[in-house]
Amino acid sequence: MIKNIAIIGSGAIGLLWAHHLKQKGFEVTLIGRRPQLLTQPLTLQTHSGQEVTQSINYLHNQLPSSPDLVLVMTKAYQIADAISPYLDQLKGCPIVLMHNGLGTVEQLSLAEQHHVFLATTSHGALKSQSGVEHTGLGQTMVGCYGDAGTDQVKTICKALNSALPPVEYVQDINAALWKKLAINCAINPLTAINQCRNGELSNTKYTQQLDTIIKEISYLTERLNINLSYQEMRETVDTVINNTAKNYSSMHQDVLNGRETEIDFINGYIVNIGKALGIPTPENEKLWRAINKL
Ligand code: KPL
Repeated sequence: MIKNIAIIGSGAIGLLWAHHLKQKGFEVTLIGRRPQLLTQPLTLQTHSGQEVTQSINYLHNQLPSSPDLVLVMTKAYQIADAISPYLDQLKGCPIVLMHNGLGTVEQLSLAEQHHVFLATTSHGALKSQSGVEHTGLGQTMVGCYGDAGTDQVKTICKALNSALPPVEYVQDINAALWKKLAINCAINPLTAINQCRNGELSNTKYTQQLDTIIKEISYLTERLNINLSYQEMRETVDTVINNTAKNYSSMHQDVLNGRETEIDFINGYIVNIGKALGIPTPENEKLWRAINKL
């Protein structure tokens, strides 16, 4: 049974899950890098506008003694540093990675005893002065990495679904992760470079560039036998642009605030996979370089 949940990463998504899980009666501990953080109660502004204030246990760079589940919700470029110190302690404990981009799990030195699951969510959340704001309702999908067990993933989904539904187990998590990757490859760098909201990308001046970004990704998915067509990715990008029209993407906000971006795990990941397969991805490469120059 899952009772004691540790969340590594106290960004917007980590706080969103911490609040919902705690409200459902789970014992939640947030683990972060800042010693002083979260000593005061945190407020969740729900999607319907209500405010819920709760105290959430916080540990500085340390896991609780025996968690039943660890959720890793840092930025992609922080994953390896955030989880590696605890890997010995976490043999046998389910670990769920949930972040934008791909390529992080390959950076971990995993042993047979590690049970790793990969997840993607489309909830929108923004950190606020007093806690976190749930800016967009979404859904979450979880799947197994390597030999991780399907019984265990179903138990995880049930626990997560009781707190912030819908959470669904998907057998083909790779296709779901690549679909989210395509969305981020298209929306994130363009909104960061053009300093605009997601909705601005529905302007026809971006149509051809969006087509090209997704076309390049579709050459890779086809070669890798990932069950995801150009059409499906392209349509999903348009849907997300419309559904999140008023939002600023995470990369737009990272660039604006002078923070490191996840570009190496988004368009950079596409470029690296393209190179390994001998498939050119010039538009993704152009965007990767442009963001890294900002
Ligand atoms: O995931 C996102 C992000 O901003 O990182 C999207 C879906 C593009 C929403 O803004």
